Amino acid sequence: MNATRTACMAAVAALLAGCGGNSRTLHIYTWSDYIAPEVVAAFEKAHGCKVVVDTFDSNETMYAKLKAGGSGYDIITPSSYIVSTMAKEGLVAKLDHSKMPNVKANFDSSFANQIIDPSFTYNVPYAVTYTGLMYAKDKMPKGLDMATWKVLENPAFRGKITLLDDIREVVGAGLMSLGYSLNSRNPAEIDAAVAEVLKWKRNIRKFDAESYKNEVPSGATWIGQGYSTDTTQVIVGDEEEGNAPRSDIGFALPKEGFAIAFDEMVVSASAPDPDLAYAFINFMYDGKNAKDNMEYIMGPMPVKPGISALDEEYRKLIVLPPETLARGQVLMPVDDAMDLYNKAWDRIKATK
Ligand code: N2P
Repeated sequence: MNATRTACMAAVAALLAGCGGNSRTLHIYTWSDYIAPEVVAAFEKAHGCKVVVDTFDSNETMYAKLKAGGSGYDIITPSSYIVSTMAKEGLVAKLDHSKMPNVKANFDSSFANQIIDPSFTYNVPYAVTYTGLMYAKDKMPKGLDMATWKVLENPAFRGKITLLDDIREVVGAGLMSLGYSLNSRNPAEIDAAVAEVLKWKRNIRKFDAESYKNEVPSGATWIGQGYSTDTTQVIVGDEEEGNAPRSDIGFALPKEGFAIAFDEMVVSASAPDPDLAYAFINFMYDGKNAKDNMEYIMGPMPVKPGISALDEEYRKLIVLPPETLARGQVLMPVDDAMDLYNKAWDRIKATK
């Protein structure tokens, strides 16, 4: 075979592997405001393909949709606690690490203690969020300590609080408020957590995992149980979107404990384009792409060259100091005890 012909065939092969033409599309199913549009655009450009991002607002919503057969997704980003359940049920594929060498090369092992499955059999850690309280500083009584779940029962906040519409986060906050483990499987502790959340309930305007991000800044509510990433995005603002920085918004991580949720990249067992999914995971583990993505989502990705490339100003906002991190608890699977959580949730929702 002559050299021109070999080069030509190599080009065709590269085109096929790298999604040439406009026919390939990567379907991502993830949380809202959890991936930088510029990084998505860079991936589309690098691979000559299209990316479609759909969002979910809780692991349970995502899981129910997949169980009902609604997929067509390539990449999904569940929190790590639910990955083993998804794997058991055949919803996610065993990963082929030879197709994403950046992962093992660039994983930052300082995150190892926040990771549930370091074998990365079904999952590659994407980013981590810390759950706390987003609040409007000027609405808070002077001197009130915000770093406690107990503020949620303060009668001054009647109708002014939202909690996440999320079983593990809400029952978990009740558990931690009482000094129990976020991952308790003890029925008596879970009952006590329900009673704790019901003490808060008269102050609760609604359970919603996304609206606090607009409602606390607009003044419609004053406190929202919320994610570190979304809250930091609001505090820092976004010039391109015309959102000014909001120094009047605070974020507190309760001293009794807060949830650390690692979200993972998994490849759907029915992924239409698994090779493109691998290319995407590999792309997100590139230092520059991870840095750009972190500076948008405002949460850490365990990608070492990305973390080291963060501007100092961003690093302070994104990477928690070890003494704060030490108060956090990693959301873990509770296996069969999930049934207790589902029942607890029904009671919380049904009680006026
Ligand atoms: C929502 C981010 C949610 C991440 N924007 C939950 N771990």
